[in-house]
This record gives sequence, structure tokens and C-alpha cells, in this order.
Amino acid sequence: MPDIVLTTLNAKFSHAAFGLRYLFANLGELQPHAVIAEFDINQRPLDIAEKILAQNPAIIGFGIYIWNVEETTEVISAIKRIRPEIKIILGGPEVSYETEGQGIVALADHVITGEADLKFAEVCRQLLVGRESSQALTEPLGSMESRPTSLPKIIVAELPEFSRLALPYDFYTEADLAHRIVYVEASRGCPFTCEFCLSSLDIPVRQVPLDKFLAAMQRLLDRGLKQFKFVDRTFNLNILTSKAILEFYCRWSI
Ligand code: B12
Ligand code: SF4
Repeated sequence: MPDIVLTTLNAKFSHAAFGLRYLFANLGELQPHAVIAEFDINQRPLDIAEKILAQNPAIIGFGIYIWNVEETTEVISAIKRIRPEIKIILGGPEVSYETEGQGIVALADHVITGEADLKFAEVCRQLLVGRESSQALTEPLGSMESRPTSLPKIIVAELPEFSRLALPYDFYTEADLAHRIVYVEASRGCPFTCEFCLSSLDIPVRQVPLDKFLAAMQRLLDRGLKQFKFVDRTFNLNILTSKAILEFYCRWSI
């Protein structure tokens, strides 16, 4: 049984949750104790709660976006009614910029705002074993319950440096590649300030190390992926990098 369930309700089955895969890829020694469980907003909240609870986790991390906040609130209420001791951690754009007055935040134990690629693992470590370092776990966590900590409710994730992040692409399964939209990103952040857009708050722009990125893309191509959906806010901001990426795909298609 996993100690950590990373989950979200996607807009549709065809949209794979890219953010969750980043968190999973960066769990370090906790990774064997975690699973990704994806749902979509057309499923019944009670069925989703039941499926998550069947895993008997100590911690559940929910990715919260504008399209799933209402349905996820229902899922979390059901979970808290049945198993109040399970720690609920929220993250994602819908809870990163505004937390006060949100019903879903009131139900959760912790909210990690911003890019939680590394912070989620850190918080889980503290909740599960009271350790702050990435010291290797020597014994399985089993069904260990989370421990009381002095962690604040709202935890701000510092912007992670890409050079420290494990890339998540190997965690797309064969079924994902065959049936779903596979998201990739060569950069994060946007230098522009369009008023209506949350990404205008995500500065500075950071680039994934190009060699590492192209090697991961090559592995996806080798596994048969034909369509890559880039989520970069401004793909052509650094023209040298975007040209190198396009040339990489052109070479492959010859
Ligand atoms: C893919 C995508 C979609 C897909 C859905 C994907 C899915 N899984 O279902 C589609 C195309 C359907 C879509 C639609 C819409 N989208 Co959209 N979409 C995106 C996009 C381009 C990429 C998301 C992504 O993978 N990002 C990369 C990953 C690495 O980042 P991330 O998801 O934010 O995850 C990080 C953190 O949020 C956090 N995190 C994520 N999950 C978790 C979980 C836990 C436990 C923790 C602790 C942290 C955490 O850590 C992650 C790693 O750093 C983003 C823009 C962007 N580039 O991010 C917009 C974005 C998410 N969408 C947005 C909007 C506004 C919409 C629409 C309303 C647009 C419209 N007007 O129609 C619709 C709504 C759809 C609906 N049915 O109602 C806004 C977000 C609004 C919000 N508050 O959630 C964004 C940010 C665009 C923007 N700049 O405004 N979208
Ligand atoms: S991502 Fe696009 S809409 Fe959003 S701030 Fe940047 S340029 Fe403007």
C-alpha cells in the first residue's frame, strides 16, 4: 500500500496531469512509497474518494485547477468525513495565488503555493518521518501514519532551479503515449504581464537544460510518441533555444 497518493481531476481523460508527474519524479527515496492516481471531472466525487481511500494512504496530494476545484472540494469533504487523520496537501494554480476564503483550503491540512516539484517531497518527509534531509529511508514506511508537525498551513515553495529537477517524461506510461495528450515544457515563466493571465505572475523565465530536455524527448520519440504538446508560455522567447528544439524535431522527421 502506498503512503502517498498524488492525484488530480483532469479536465478530461485525454489530458495527462503533467504537474503530478514532476512531483512524482522528484520524490527521491519516497518515490517507491507513492502512486499517481488520475481522475477526471466527469467522474462522481464519491467514487473518486472511494478509489483513493482504497489505497489507504497517509498523505494525499491534490492538484487544484480552475476546472476541478468544485469537484475536488466534494472529494476532500468525503475523505475528511471518513478518514480525518489523512493529511491533505493541496497545490496548483487555483490555490497558489489566493488562499483566503476558499472552501477547499479550509478543508486541507496544508497548501503548497507555487512550483512544488521539490517542496512536496520535503513536506511529505516531515509529515511521515520527521526528517528534513533527503537521508535514505532504511525501512519501508508501510502503513505508518503521518506525525504531528509544526509545519504552517500555507507553505510557499521557492522557485526550483531546473538543474536540480528530475524530468518527469519517463513516467508517462505506454498507455499515456498511446491514448492521451502528452505535455512537455522547455521553459517556465513568462516575461509579459497580460492582466487576465496567471502566468504573468510567474517570473522570471527559466529554461530546462537543453541537452537533458532533448535526451528526454528522444526517449519519447523512441517509444513511438508522435505528438508533443508544449506548455511553454512563450516558446520563442529565446530564439536560439526554440530553433534548436525545432531543428531537433525536423532532423527526426526526415
Ligand atoms: C494543459 C492545460 C490545460 C488543459 C487541461 C489539463 C488537464 N490536466 O486536465 C486544457 C487544455 C483542457 C485546459 C483548459 C483550461 N485552462 Co488550462 N492550462 C494548461 C497549461 C497550458 C499547462 C498545465 C501544465 O501542465 N503546466 C506545467 C506544470 C509543470 O505546471 P503546473 O500544472 O502548474 O504544476 C505545478 C504547480 O501548479 C504545482 N502543482 C501541481 N499539482 C500539484 C499537486 C500538489 C499536491 C502540489 C503540492 C503542487 C502541485 O507544482 C507543479 C510543478 O511545479 C496551463 C499553463 C501552464 N503552462 O502551466 C494552463 C492553465 C492551467 N489553464 C488555465 C485556464 C484559465 C484554463 C481554462 C479556464 C481556459 C479557458 N478560458 O477555457 C480552461 C478550463 C478547462 C475547463 N474544462 O474548465 C490557467 C489556470 C487557471 C487556474 N486557476 O487553474 C493556466 C495556468 C493558464 C494561464 N496562464 O492562465 N488547460
Ligand atoms: S502566457 Fe501569454 S497571455 Fe499569459 S502573460 Fe504570458 S504572453 Fe500574456
